[in-house]
Amino acid sequence: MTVRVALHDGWTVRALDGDIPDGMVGTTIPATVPGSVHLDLMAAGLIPDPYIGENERLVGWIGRTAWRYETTFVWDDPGADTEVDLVALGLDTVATIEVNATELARTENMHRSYRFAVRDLLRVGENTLAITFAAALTAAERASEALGPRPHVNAHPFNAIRKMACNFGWDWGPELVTAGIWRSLRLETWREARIAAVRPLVEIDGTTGLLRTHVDVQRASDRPVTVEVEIAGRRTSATLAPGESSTLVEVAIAEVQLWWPHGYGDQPLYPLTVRVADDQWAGRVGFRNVVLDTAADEHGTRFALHVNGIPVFARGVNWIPDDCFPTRVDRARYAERLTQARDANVNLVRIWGGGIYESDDFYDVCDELGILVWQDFLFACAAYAEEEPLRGQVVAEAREAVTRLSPHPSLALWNGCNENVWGHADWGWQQSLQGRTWGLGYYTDVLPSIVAELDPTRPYSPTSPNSFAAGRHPNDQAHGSMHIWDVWNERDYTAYRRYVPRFVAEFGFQAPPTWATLTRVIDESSRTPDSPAMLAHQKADDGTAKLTRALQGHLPQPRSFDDWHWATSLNQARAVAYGVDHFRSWSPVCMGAVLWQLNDTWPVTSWAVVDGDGRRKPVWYALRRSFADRLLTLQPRDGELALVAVNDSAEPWRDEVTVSRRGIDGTVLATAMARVDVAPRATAVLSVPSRVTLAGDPRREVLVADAGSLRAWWHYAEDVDTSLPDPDLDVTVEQVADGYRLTVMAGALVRDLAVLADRLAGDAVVDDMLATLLPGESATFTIRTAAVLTKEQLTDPLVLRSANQLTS
Ligand code: BMA
Repeated sequence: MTVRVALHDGWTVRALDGDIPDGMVGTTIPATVPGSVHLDLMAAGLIPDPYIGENERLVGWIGRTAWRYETTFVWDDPGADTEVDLVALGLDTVATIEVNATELARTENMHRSYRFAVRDLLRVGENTLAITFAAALTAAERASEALGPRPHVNAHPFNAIRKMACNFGWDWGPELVTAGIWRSLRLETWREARIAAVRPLVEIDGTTGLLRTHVDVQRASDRPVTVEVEIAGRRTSATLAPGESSTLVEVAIAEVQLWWPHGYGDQPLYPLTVRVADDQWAGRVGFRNVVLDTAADEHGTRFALHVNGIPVFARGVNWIPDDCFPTRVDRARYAERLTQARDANVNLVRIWGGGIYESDDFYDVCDELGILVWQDFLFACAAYAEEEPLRGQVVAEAREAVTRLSPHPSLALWNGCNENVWGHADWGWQQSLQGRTWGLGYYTDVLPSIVAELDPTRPYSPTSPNSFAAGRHPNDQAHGSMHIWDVWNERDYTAYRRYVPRFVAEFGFQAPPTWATLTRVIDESSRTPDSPAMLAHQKADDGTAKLTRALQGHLPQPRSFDDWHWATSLNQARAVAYGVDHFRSWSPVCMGAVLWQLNDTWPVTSWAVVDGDGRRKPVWYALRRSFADRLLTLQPRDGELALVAVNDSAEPWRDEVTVSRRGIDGTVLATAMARVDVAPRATAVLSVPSRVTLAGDPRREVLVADAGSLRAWWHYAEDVDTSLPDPDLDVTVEQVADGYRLTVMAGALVRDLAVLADRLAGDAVVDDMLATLLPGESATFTIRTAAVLTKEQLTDPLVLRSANQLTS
């Protein structure tokens, strides 16, 4: 039997040398494995929580300090015919491993695992194990000097070391340079043979699923070895002759059930077991086929994922690590976050290259939820040396990641890097590089060769954005994928309409975290937009000024911090809806809108739709509506207003639609009727007569299109240019099983009505938000909370919010 024994107990950690504060010298504390030195220091009460207030700057010394982890374990020799390996699934990062005071190995890559034969170093009875981590920030600087400095965003040369890049600080992330044994560590004892790698690759042939399971075996003897693969109640085997270390076992499954992204079909998963000697590997596979269509067409160059032959419009979000300390992210947290994505009608998550290859739990949950995964290789916003020792590390980690993730049907695309080809073209790198390598060989040669060799069933794209032709600007909207960042950095969100991209892989707009999250980390005296504590939680270049500027032309400048918080949150929601509605209205010319970003690593003002404490910001509700299967939207087309019906569902959409121009008092001024008749996965553009669309008094009129339960609005004037009426709300509050139900009737036009229940109770979650109502219409909000709340609290003007409050 292969026996795996975790070595997670009895660890201590201490600072060895570096910039250590006085009280810390010589202090040894208990260490959690898997874990991180920051978490151990917090648990020991030696550092404050760096997520609170300005504490981040108090712990900067940790990245400039070397850390020594030590433990002991008892070992019994199970017999001289056994092999004994020390297996480290994740060491962060520059580590020296000693067993019984003898150096075993040095490692320098957080993104891969390591395995060492240790039998010769072990003794029966007690053994010592020590892992010393060099100061990572100092190590990165030294590596950068040794490789030759290369351009990168942000303060530190994260590009010289194979460690989670955003650890060194990002435009949404604190600088918390971690160290520690961040994934499982164990002793493995085996005889004769063990499974070294399993790559189950699927193909579909008509109604038959072909499973080709590639198995690599490590052998300790020449005795023939049988490799057995079991799926769907069938066992198939192959025998390895002496000297052979890999084989391929093929199984065909007739009438196979296909795996689909949600909204397209089910997610059947087939348990798969591989047995070699007395070792066993267990996983699940799903049968589906994925293709990336990058053919030229009359608009330029496509970028469209096809699953089982069906083009899928990517309703996507970008994913960053869910915590600066990734060991805190367990399966339940992945499930919660990814369910929040799916509940917002997201069908694709892009794992961004400045983070990590997530644990198998992430991809398991995506397999189950039917969320496609676009996986970046871990290169972001920097030039990377292509020479040793970095090159060997890159190859090893990429081979391991492609192999480990190969079983997951959710994994749909490998992408070489984030923005590095764009950076080379536009960000002034060429001068500073002076001819040095910058990573292109990884993206165009090394990585695609690894994907082609180990997993040819997955499409590969070299970079994002990418225009698929040398000499063409990588961010050309007519070709391939693009990132839209002039909106937010320089331009108003209305500039989204300047673009008709083929696939937008990044675009986004900032807002603060929800009130409950913000007030957990920012004390009362610091609640102004530019207090030092608020600025410590705003990492974007000039972010606070951009947030304020973004209100211009839309909403009045806020009069209080509460209004600033609400106005900027609302503006984010409107900006994102504006962009998504526009991009989807251009489907199928545009085949994806991947919002920057789903989540946060900590509580911070950022582009996230779910904040650092896991609470959904108002933008989440806007995204859910804009990403719904069916979208009804009014859009400018050829100088007029048109009604666009996007039907991204499997059923035809047939409805009567009424378009009416109304006074803001509700009076109908002009009406037209039309029929919506849109095929499945299609978009229809309907013209609306100008007698209906042309407003007499833009400040006092709105255009409303109703089709069944869906409604599209067109506001001729921005709120800042009108005076929205006092909405004259009539509210009924009922107690329900686990909270309250508010029914709110509008006496006058009300825009973006919301119940900010988290202001009353941290656990409160409201089911809907941002309702715009005509006079006489009502909306219902259900709030789940364990707190006891009164009607007075629930109707407090800081809780029951609307845009009207900001303009009056
Ligand atoms: C893109 C991303 C990230 C960044 C984001 C917001 O460049 O790839 O690097 O956080 O924009 O600026």
